[in-house]
Amino acid sequence: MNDHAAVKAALRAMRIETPSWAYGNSGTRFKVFAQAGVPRNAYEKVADAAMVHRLTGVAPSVALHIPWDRVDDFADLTRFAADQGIALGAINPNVFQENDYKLGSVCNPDARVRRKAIDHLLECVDIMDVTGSSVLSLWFADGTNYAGQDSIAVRQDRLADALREVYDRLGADQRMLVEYKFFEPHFYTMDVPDWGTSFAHCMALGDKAQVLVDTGHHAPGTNIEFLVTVLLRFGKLGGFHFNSRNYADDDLMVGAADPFQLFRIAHELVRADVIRPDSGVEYMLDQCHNLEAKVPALVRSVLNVQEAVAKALLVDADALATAQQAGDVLAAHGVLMDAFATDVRPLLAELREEMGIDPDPIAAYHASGYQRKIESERADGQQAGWGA
Ligand code: LRH
Ligand code: MN
Ligand code: MN
Repeated sequence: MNDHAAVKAALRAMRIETPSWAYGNSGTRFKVFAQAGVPRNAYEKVADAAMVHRLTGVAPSVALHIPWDRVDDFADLTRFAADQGIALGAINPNVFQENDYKLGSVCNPDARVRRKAIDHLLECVDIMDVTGSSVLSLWFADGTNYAGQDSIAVRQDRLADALREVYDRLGADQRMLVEYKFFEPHFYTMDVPDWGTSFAHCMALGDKAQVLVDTGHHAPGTNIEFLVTVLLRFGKLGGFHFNSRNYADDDLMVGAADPFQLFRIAHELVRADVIRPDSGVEYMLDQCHNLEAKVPALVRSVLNVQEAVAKALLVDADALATAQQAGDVLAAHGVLMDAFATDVRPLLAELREEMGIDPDPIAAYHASGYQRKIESERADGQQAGWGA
């Protein structure tokens, strides 16, 4: 797409969801460095997410993690979000942080624990009914550490049964996205280790079950744009948790470790025309800002996604198709590299001016006084929920 107006229109329409937990304190298993001004409750996380939206214009929803973001009245939180100019997005159940879940949640050998986990998932669908969220975002920490510890096959049966029960509870406009992760917290098997396992369960369930690709959840060297393309082909790409990794599930800012990989993924998304907000592919961030300030880090992350997508939108599709058809390897590769090498920052600055927002959202944040305000108003901010 070389028409700059069309590129800008696509970028203007794109939606990127930020995660509530990225606004809270986080760290590693060694230390959580608490930051001044971090939110003390779900309302303050929503307020920070609204600030990211005001600065970027393309982040109009925030994902919640339950029970980290449990409130007495979700209708009230929904209204509060709307007043702030954003919506509540994906609901992420948490079936990994209680002692009962030591041997797993929905795959646990103990039927009582499986029931408890499924009841929590169902409760999260009840919450979706109130918040108007359309996405239930499932990630299971289930797995085993030693060969023979539990039956791999029986655990798959338990997983299928649990997913089916929750799937059947979904409303007409609700979907479940099934996230996978190749290791951690378990080191021998994970019950949903890869996109193939997630894909197989989602295929068996039906149209309302799709795969969630967390970019940090793959073995080194995995070709993520390839699996994204295959999932798209079957209508099973439900969305992303964007972040960066160098080593494991690092949860660094998206586009920081490997901007070229992000561009390659974006190229497949543009090719499949799923950047549109009604495409059914959800663009969500899943990150932890351990060292850097949270709000500007989330702004930076949104900009990184926009830059990758802008470059992908600039790929000369006709020239690419011609070179591919001619078998001209170097020319085809060159078309992609030309787009990747383009400095899209002026185009994005222009777009922001057209949208009536500051062309430099990070500078605008620093000039806004918001950081000073939250630091003076909020004492003893909340930890994101894990990492103590
Ligand atoms: C697991 C994960 C999953 C959780 C989030 C906090 O590593 O990516 O999405 O919900 O982190
Ligand atoms: Mn994730
Ligand atoms: Mn993760």
